[in-house]
Amino acid sequence: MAEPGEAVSYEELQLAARNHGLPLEAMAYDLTPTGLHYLLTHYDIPVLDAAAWRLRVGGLVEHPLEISLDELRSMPRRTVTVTFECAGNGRASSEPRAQSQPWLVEAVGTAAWTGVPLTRLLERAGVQQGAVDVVFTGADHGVERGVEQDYQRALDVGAASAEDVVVAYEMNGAALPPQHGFPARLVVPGWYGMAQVKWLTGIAVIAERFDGFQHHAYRLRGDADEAGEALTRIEPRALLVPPGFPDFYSRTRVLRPGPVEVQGRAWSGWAPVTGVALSVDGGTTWAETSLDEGPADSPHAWRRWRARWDPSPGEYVLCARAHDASGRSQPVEASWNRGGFANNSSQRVRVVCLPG
Ligand SMILES: Nc1nc2c(c(=O)[nH]1)N[C@H]1C(S)=C(S)[C@@H](COP(=O)(O)O)O[C@H]1N2
Ligand SMILES: [Mo]
Repeated sequence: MAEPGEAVSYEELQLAARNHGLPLEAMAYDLTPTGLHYLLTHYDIPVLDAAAWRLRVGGLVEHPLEISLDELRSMPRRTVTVTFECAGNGRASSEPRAQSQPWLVEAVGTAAWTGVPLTRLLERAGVQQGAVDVVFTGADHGVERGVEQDYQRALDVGAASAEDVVVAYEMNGAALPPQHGFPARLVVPGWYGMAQVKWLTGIAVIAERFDGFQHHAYRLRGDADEAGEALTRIEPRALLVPPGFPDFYSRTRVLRPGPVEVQGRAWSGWAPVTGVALSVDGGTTWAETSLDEGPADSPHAWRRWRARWDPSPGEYVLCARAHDASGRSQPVEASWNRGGFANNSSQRVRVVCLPG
């Protein structure tokens, strides 16, 4: 944990330089151009040979499988349009700050992922009685807080059987790039990023709850020795495309007086977003914005929102808040937890409107 007011460390900078965020102006695109999608990799990006790669499906199944990339590509495919967000998004603004990847608000992106529904693979393998969890193993390997490991996450059998969970081999219509999981990754719509296992090599059905490192790490805790609550689905969040043009160093926004359309995106992993409110006075007063339809059949893709604003010369702080059909609503100030996870406090964008 950083001391209150402590500067970002060399180690945090090292992580930030590897794991880039979405440039917020790229929220203009419904589908994030692949190179602009945020990126988070715990260890190294593995270099994998497509011809030698196999996906092994085993454990508590009738027929263990070993599937090549060609075979995966020959199976019935499905495309899902999904907004991913890292569970650590917002961490750098939580106080005191957990020392890890120091995201501000930009650990988000939306892509069309094409692959084979996981449930088809599980049907082919034949899940046996007594199955509890399905464990996904990535080809990447590292050591984290003293524990050497392959990156692994699990879903319970119910969540793993949802029709929209896919083993994806394409992103936005092209083969996955190395950094996003080539040759295949798991896509679990609505869940935070840690569930989206990249460089997938193994799927194992087990008869107990999986207890791997990444399940201990991704929990909401007030104290280090608390059991805490597992992170699963994405809390609602709205972001605005910073209006006007930026000051290079501070990134304060500069505008000329007169009407502008302020716009952004909003998403939630729990239920469709039902509204976004905008404040131009740092959260004192709010007005509802207008919300576009999301892409058809994609309840887990972000939606665009828009509002007219007619600023006069002066200084402003713009904030946005989303609420969703499950009754969840984004707080101005989210409650604190040790990992700096799920910090969906509303974004604050400083704007200077010049004299006319
Ligand atoms: N194998 C593997 N999968 C992984 C990770 C990883 O380090 N290794 N990082 C996870 C985390 S924390 C996030 S936020 C997402 C990021 O996906 P992206 O880099 O494709 O945007 O991948 C997840 N899947
Ligand atoms: Mo993440």
